[in-house]
Amino acid sequence: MRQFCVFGNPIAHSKSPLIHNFAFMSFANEIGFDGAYGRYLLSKGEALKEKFFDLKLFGANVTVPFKEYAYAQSDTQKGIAKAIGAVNTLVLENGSMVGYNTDAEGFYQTISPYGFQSALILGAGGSARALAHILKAQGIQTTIYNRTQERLKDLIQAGFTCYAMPEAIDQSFDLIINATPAGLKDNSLPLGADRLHQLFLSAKMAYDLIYGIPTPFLGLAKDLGVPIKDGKEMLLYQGALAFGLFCGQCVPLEAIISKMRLVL
Ligand code: DHK
Repeated sequence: MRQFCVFGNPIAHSKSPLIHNFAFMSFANEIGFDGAYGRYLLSKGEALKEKFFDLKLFGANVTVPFKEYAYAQSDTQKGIAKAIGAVNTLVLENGSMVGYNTDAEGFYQTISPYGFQSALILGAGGSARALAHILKAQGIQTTIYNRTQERLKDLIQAGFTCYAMPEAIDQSFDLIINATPAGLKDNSLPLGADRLHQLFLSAKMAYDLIYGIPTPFLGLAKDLGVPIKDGKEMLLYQGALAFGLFCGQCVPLEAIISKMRLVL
Protein backbone atom coordinates (compact mmCIF):
# COMPACT_ATOMS: atom_id res chain seq x y z
CA MET A 1 0.00 0.00 0.00
CA ARG A 2 1.45 3.37 -1.02
CA GLN A 3 0.71 6.30 1.29
CA PHE A 4 -0.18 9.82 0.19
CA CYS A 5 -1.52 12.85 2.07
CA VAL A 6 -2.37 16.52 1.97
CA PHE A 7 -0.36 18.86 4.23
CA GLY A 8 -1.90 22.11 5.47
CA ASN A 9 -3.02 24.19 8.42
CA PRO A 10 -5.99 24.10 8.82
CA ILE A 11 -6.59 20.77 7.08
CA ALA A 12 -9.73 19.15 8.57
CA HIS A 13 -11.88 20.73 5.81
CA SER A 14 -9.90 19.17 2.95
CA LYS A 15 -11.77 16.99 0.49
CA SER A 16 -8.56 15.77 -1.15
CA PRO A 17 -8.67 12.44 0.77
CA LEU A 18 -12.19 11.87 -0.55
CA ILE A 19 -11.37 12.39 -4.24
CA HIS A 20 -7.96 10.69 -4.20
CA ASN A 21 -9.02 7.63 -2.22
CA PHE A 22 -11.96 7.17 -4.58
CA ALA A 23 -9.61 7.44 -7.57
CA PHE A 24 -7.11 4.99 -6.02
CA MET A 25 -9.94 2.52 -5.44
CA SER A 26 -11.43 3.01 -8.90
CA PHE A 27 -8.18 2.76 -10.86
CA ALA A 28 -6.27 0.18 -8.77
CA ASN A 29 -6.02 -2.20 -11.75
CA GLU A 30 -4.81 0.43 -14.20
CA ILE A 31 -2.19 1.90 -11.88
CA GLY A 32 -0.96 -1.41 -10.52
CA PHE A 33 -0.74 -0.46 -6.84
CA ASP A 34 -3.03 0.27 -3.88
CA GLY A 35 -2.96 3.80 -2.57
CA ALA A 36 -4.24 5.42 0.63
CA TYR A 37 -4.50 9.19 1.05
CA GLY A 38 -4.82 11.04 4.40
CA ARG A 39 -4.67 14.53 5.93
CA TYR A 40 -1.69 15.88 7.84
CA LEU A 41 -1.95 18.95 10.06
CA LEU A 42 1.50 20.49 9.85
CA SER A 43 2.48 23.11 12.39
CA LYS A 44 5.70 24.35 10.83
CA GLY A 45 6.45 24.65 7.12
CA GLU A 46 10.13 24.04 7.85
CA ALA A 47 9.29 20.43 8.77
CA LEU A 48 7.53 19.57 5.50
CA LYS A 49 10.27 17.63 3.76
CA GLU A 50 11.27 15.76 6.92
CA LYS A 51 7.62 14.69 7.40
CA PHE A 52 7.32 13.63 3.76
CA PHE A 53 10.19 11.19 4.21
CA ASP A 54 9.32 10.18 7.82
CA LEU A 55 5.83 9.21 6.66
CA LYS A 56 7.35 7.26 3.75
CA LEU A 57 5.05 9.00 1.30
CA PHE A 58 4.96 8.34 -2.42
CA GLY A 59 3.26 11.66 -3.04
CA ALA A 60 1.42 14.53 -1.39
CA ASN A 61 -0.52 17.70 -1.93
CA VAL A 62 0.22 20.91 -0.10
CA THR A 63 -2.22 23.64 0.81
CA VAL A 64 -2.25 26.91 2.80
CA PRO A 65 0.10 28.18 4.08
CA PHE A 66 2.87 25.86 2.91
CA LYS A 67 3.09 26.00 -0.89
CA GLU A 68 6.14 28.23 -0.91
CA TYR A 69 7.86 26.03 1.70
CA ALA A 70 7.12 23.05 -0.53
CA TYR A 71 8.73 24.84 -3.44
CA ALA A 72 11.84 25.74 -1.44
CA GLN A 73 12.25 22.23 -0.01
CA SER A 74 11.66 20.21 -3.18
CA ASP A 75 14.81 18.50 -4.46
CA THR A 76 13.74 19.54 -7.96
CA GLN A 77 10.83 21.57 -9.27
CA LYS A 78 9.33 20.56 -12.57
CA GLY A 79 7.10 22.23 -15.16
CA ILE A 80 5.28 25.44 -14.42
CA ALA A 81 6.17 25.28 -10.67
CA LYS A 82 9.61 26.65 -11.50
CA ALA A 83 8.20 29.91 -12.81
CA ILE A 84 5.52 30.20 -10.13
CA GLY A 85 7.69 29.64 -7.06
CA ALA A 86 5.02 27.56 -5.34
CA VAL A 87 4.34 23.82 -5.24
CA ASN A 88 1.07 22.03 -4.40
CA THR A 89 2.01 18.51 -5.52
CA LEU A 90 4.96 16.44 -4.36
CA VAL A 91 5.98 13.16 -5.97
CA LEU A 92 8.65 10.69 -4.87
CA GLU A 93 10.81 10.12 -7.95
CA ASN A 94 13.95 7.94 -7.61
CA GLY A 95 14.20 8.78 -3.90
CA SER A 96 13.83 12.54 -4.48
CA MET A 97 10.97 14.81 -3.50
CA VAL A 98 9.92 16.48 -6.74
CA GLY A 99 7.64 19.54 -6.73
CA TYR A 100 4.92 20.32 -9.26
CA ASN A 101 2.16 22.90 -9.50
CA THR A 102 -1.26 21.72 -10.65
CA ASP A 103 -3.15 24.75 -9.26
CA ALA A 104 -2.37 26.99 -12.22
CA GLU A 105 -3.71 24.67 -14.91
CA GLY A 106 -6.50 23.42 -12.63
CA PHE A 107 -7.70 26.97 -12.05
CA TYR A 108 -7.49 27.94 -15.70
CA GLN A 109 -9.66 24.99 -16.73
CA THR A 110 -12.43 26.45 -14.58
CA ILE A 111 -12.42 29.98 -16.06
CA SER A 112 -11.44 29.44 -19.69
CA PRO A 113 -15.06 29.25 -20.95
CA TYR A 114 -15.86 32.76 -19.70
CA GLY A 115 -13.49 34.90 -21.77
CA PHE A 116 -12.55 37.31 -18.96
CA GLN A 117 -10.24 40.19 -19.96
CA SER A 118 -9.12 41.38 -16.52
CA ALA A 119 -8.72 39.95 -13.04
CA LEU A 120 -7.99 41.15 -9.51
CA ILE A 121 -6.34 38.59 -7.25
CA LEU A 122 -6.68 39.18 -3.51
CA GLY A 123 -3.66 37.64 -1.77
CA ALA A 124 -0.04 36.93 -2.64
CA GLY A 125 0.55 33.44 -1.22
CA GLY A 126 1.28 30.24 -3.11
CA SER A 127 -2.19 29.87 -4.68
CA ALA A 128 -2.31 33.54 -5.68
CA ARG A 129 1.05 33.18 -7.40
CA ALA A 130 -0.12 30.19 -9.44
CA LEU A 131 -3.20 32.11 -10.57
CA ALA A 132 -1.22 35.25 -11.40
CA HIS A 133 1.15 33.24 -13.54
CA ILE A 134 -1.48 31.42 -15.58
CA LEU A 135 -3.73 34.47 -16.02
CA LYS A 136 -0.82 36.50 -17.35
CA ALA A 137 0.26 33.66 -19.63
CA GLN A 138 -3.27 33.60 -21.06
CA GLY A 139 -3.18 37.33 -21.78
CA ILE A 140 -5.63 38.32 -19.04
CA GLN A 141 -4.73 41.67 -17.50
CA THR A 142 -3.91 40.77 -13.88
CA THR A 143 -3.71 42.97 -10.78
CA ILE A 144 -2.81 41.80 -7.29
CA TYR A 145 -3.81 43.21 -3.92
CA ASN A 146 -2.11 42.11 -0.72
CA ARG A 147 -2.26 43.60 2.76
CA THR A 148 1.51 43.71 3.12
CA GLN A 149 3.85 45.26 0.59
CA GLU A 150 6.68 42.85 1.40
CA ARG A 151 5.14 39.86 -0.38
CA LEU A 152 4.44 41.93 -3.49
CA LYS A 153 8.06 42.80 -4.27
CA ASP A 154 8.85 39.95 -6.64
CA LEU A 155 5.40 40.12 -8.24
CA ILE A 156 6.04 43.79 -9.05
CA GLN A 157 9.39 42.76 -10.49
CA ALA A 158 7.60 40.16 -12.60
CA GLY A 159 5.57 43.00 -14.13
CA PHE A 160 2.27 42.74 -12.24
CA THR A 161 0.35 45.80 -11.13
CA CYS A 162 0.22 45.38 -7.35
CA TYR A 163 -1.41 47.28 -4.52
CA ALA A 164 -1.07 47.14 -0.76
CA MET A 165 -3.52 50.05 -0.24
CA PRO A 166 -7.14 49.21 -1.12
CA GLU A 167 -7.92 52.88 -1.86
CA ALA A 168 -5.36 52.89 -4.64
CA ILE A 169 -7.18 50.26 -6.74
CA ASP A 170 -8.77 52.52 -9.33
CA GLN A 171 -9.92 50.16 -12.10
CA SER A 172 -12.76 47.72 -12.52
CA PHE A 173 -12.21 43.99 -13.12
CA ASP A 174 -14.18 41.22 -14.82
CA LEU A 175 -13.05 38.62 -12.30
CA ILE A 176 -12.33 39.13 -8.59
CA ILE A 177 -10.65 36.22 -6.83
CA ASN A 178 -10.18 35.56 -3.14
CA ALA A 179 -6.89 33.66 -2.92
CA THR A 180 -6.42 34.44 0.80
CA PRO A 181 -7.56 32.19 3.68
CA ALA A 182 -10.08 34.88 4.78
CA GLY A 183 -13.30 33.01 5.49
CA LEU A 184 -11.62 29.64 6.01
CA LYS A 185 -10.81 29.91 9.71
CA ASP A 186 -12.95 32.94 10.52
CA ASN A 187 -15.65 35.22 9.12
CA SER A 188 -13.32 37.84 7.72
CA LEU A 189 -13.24 39.43 4.25
CA PRO A 190 -10.06 39.66 2.15
CA LEU A 191 -10.68 43.38 1.61
CA GLY A 192 -12.85 46.02 3.34
CA ALA A 193 -16.59 45.52 2.74
CA ASP A 194 -17.08 48.98 1.16
CA ARG A 195 -14.22 48.56 -1.27
CA LEU A 196 -15.35 45.06 -2.21
CA HIS A 197 -18.91 46.24 -2.67
CA GLN A 198 -17.69 48.87 -5.11
CA LEU A 199 -15.54 46.39 -7.06
CA PHE A 200 -18.35 43.85 -7.26
CA LEU A 201 -20.69 46.39 -8.90
CA SER A 202 -18.74 46.15 -12.17
CA ALA A 203 -17.51 42.53 -11.87
CA LYS A 204 -18.65 39.58 -13.98
CA MET A 205 -17.71 36.97 -11.40
CA ALA A 206 -16.56 36.61 -7.78
CA TYR A 207 -14.39 33.52 -7.34
CA ASP A 208 -13.30 32.13 -3.97
CA LEU A 209 -10.65 29.40 -3.89
CA ILE A 210 -12.16 28.20 -0.59
CA TYR A 211 -14.69 25.40 -1.01
CA GLY A 212 -17.25 23.61 1.13
CA ILE A 213 -18.26 26.57 3.31
CA PRO A 214 -20.24 29.73 2.53
CA THR A 215 -17.60 32.50 2.79
CA PRO A 216 -18.40 36.15 3.59
CA PHE A 217 -16.67 37.09 0.30
CA LEU A 218 -19.09 35.06 -1.83
CA GLY A 219 -21.99 36.03 0.46
CA LEU A 220 -21.43 39.70 -0.30
CA ALA A 221 -21.14 39.06 -4.04
CA LYS A 222 -24.31 36.98 -4.05
CA ASP A 223 -26.26 39.70 -2.24
CA LEU A 224 -25.26 42.09 -5.01
CA GLY A 225 -26.31 39.67 -7.75
CA VAL A 226 -22.76 38.95 -8.96
CA PRO A 227 -22.27 35.40 -10.34
CA ILE A 228 -20.16 33.37 -7.91
CA LYS A 229 -17.89 30.34 -8.02
CA ASP A 230 -16.24 28.59 -5.10
CA GLY A 231 -13.09 26.43 -5.14
CA LYS A 232 -14.78 23.07 -5.64
CA GLU A 233 -14.25 22.83 -9.38
CA MET A 234 -10.64 23.94 -9.07
CA LEU A 235 -10.12 21.29 -6.36
CA LEU A 236 -11.38 18.73 -8.84
CA TYR A 237 -9.11 19.78 -11.73
CA GLN A 238 -5.93 20.33 -9.71
CA GLY A 239 -6.62 17.03 -7.90
CA ALA A 240 -7.06 15.10 -11.15
CA LEU A 241 -3.82 16.57 -12.51
CA ALA A 242 -2.04 15.63 -9.25
CA PHE A 243 -3.44 12.08 -9.39
CA GLY A 244 -2.07 11.80 -12.93
CA LEU A 245 1.38 12.60 -11.52
CA PHE A 246 0.95 10.15 -8.61
CA CYS A 247 0.19 7.29 -10.98
CA GLY A 248 2.71 8.12 -13.70
CA GLN A 249 0.02 9.36 -16.13
CA CYS A 250 -1.35 5.85 -16.59
CA VAL A 251 -5.03 6.91 -16.55
CA PRO A 252 -6.45 9.51 -18.99
CA LEU A 253 -7.13 12.84 -17.30
CA GLU A 254 -10.77 12.90 -18.44
CA ALA A 255 -11.38 9.52 -16.78
CA ILE A 256 -9.89 10.76 -13.48
CA ILE A 257 -12.01 13.92 -13.60
CA SER A 258 -15.21 11.97 -14.26
CA LYS A 259 -14.51 9.59 -11.36
CA MET A 260 -13.57 12.29 -8.87
CA ARG A 261 -16.61 14.35 -9.84
CA LEU A 262 -18.85 11.52 -8.64
CA VAL A 263 -17.83 12.01 -5.00
CA LEU A 264 -17.39 15.80 -4.80
C1 DHK B 1 -6.12 22.73 -1.68
C2 DHK B 1 -5.30 23.29 -2.61
O1 DHK B 1 -5.18 24.58 -2.71
C3 DHK B 1 -4.54 22.43 -3.54
O2 DHK B 1 -3.47 23.10 -4.09
C4 DHK B 1 -4.12 21.14 -2.88
C5 DHK B 1 -6.15 21.32 -1.47
C6 DHK B 1 -5.29 20.43 -2.23
C7 DHK B 1 -7.13 20.79 -0.49
O3 DHK B 1 -7.93 21.57 0.03
O4 DHK B 1 -7.09 19.61 -0.20
O5 DHK B 1 -3.52 20.31 -3.84
